[in-house]
Amino acid sequence: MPHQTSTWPTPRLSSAAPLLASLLVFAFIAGEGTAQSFNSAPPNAPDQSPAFVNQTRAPILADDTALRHDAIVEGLEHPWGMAELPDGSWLVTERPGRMRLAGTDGTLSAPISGLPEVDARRQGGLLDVVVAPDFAQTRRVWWSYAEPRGNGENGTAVATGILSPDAAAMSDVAVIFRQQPAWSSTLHYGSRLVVDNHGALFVTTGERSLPAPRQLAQDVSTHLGKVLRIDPMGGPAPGNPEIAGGQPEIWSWGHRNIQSAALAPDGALWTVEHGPRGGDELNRPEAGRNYGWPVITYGLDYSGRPIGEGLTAREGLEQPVYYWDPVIAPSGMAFYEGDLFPDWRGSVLIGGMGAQALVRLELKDGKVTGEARYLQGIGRVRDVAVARDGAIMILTDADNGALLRITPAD
Ligand SMILES: [Ca+2]
Repeated sequence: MPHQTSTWPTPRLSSAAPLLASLLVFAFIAGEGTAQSFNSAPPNAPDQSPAFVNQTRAPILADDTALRHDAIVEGLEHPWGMAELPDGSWLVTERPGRMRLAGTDGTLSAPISGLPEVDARRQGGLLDVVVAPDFAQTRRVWWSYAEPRGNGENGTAVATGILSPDAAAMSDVAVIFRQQPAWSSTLHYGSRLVVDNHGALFVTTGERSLPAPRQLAQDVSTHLGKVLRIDPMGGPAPGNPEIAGGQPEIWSWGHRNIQSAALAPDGALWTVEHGPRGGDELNRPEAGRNYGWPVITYGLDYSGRPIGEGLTAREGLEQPVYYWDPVIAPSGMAFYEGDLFPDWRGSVLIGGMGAQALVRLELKDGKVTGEARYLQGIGRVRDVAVARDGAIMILTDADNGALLRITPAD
């Protein structure tokens, strides 16, 4: 049976006042908590101004919803992605290169055989996983990973396979996408996978972080720093935008490192990308649009210097829907439409690794109207999903990471 995480380690609290800290520790040990205060730290780029009201630091939501969290599985080594199967169990990836099945009874399978080799240095390894909408019939799975390409180079790749009936092996494995060019970097791979309502597969990438490939986020002849939309068996998806000189898989470009992506209830893709210091951003990427990196951005380089010319806006380049300064270090994302938290319907939930929290943004007419954070101190939240029954599932990124189930405390 799932058990309450009453023995979870004491959270590390960086800036909270002692009284608040003691309250948080109490809430944490009890496995419960409500929305918590944040944004007490000053912005990193105080001279930058948002382009519109509530583009950053939207009002903090008053929310007394009390949360309960239960560990379904612990002892996962840097889990990265998860996908629910029809029986309520979860496929979970571990960054060193393993995929396992976590049962609702708390069991964890041996690593599933048949997956290709990954380059698991630093940010690389086995990354996201999704299952086909008709998985119950086809047992088809897709996953993304850092693929070794020789000479220390690597690139984000997507593979697909058929999960055996006993979930022990992946068969008919085929690599259906390889990001080009490969690069000698161990940073900024993206890569979330989202099946859209037309059966196409969105793949988000990163720009590999180093000064030279960073510029390729603006180069549509490459796959670096892009949202891609591919056919689930390989090749560009039908209906992609026509981009002069562009790779046919490209949906949008000018992105830095997208580790959060989800479909909104209306079927539109939303993403959150890691920005520079003070520039994590939420976007609703539209076909054929340029989202600016590294020509425009909020925030500063991690060296403290401006990015490029220090611009936050330019004609023809899209503004983010929202940005965070200080950053949350986002990973994982899901829109909430479930039954267990009816007041949260229409909100988007985002994992905060740096923020060590579950972030909720309230949305209205495509804009953010408020922000709340929960479970602060729970650990680096690497992925967020909504289970079929409306529970919220999170993965914590750690040597001893966990799959947690979040439900109302009442
Ligand atoms: Ca941008």
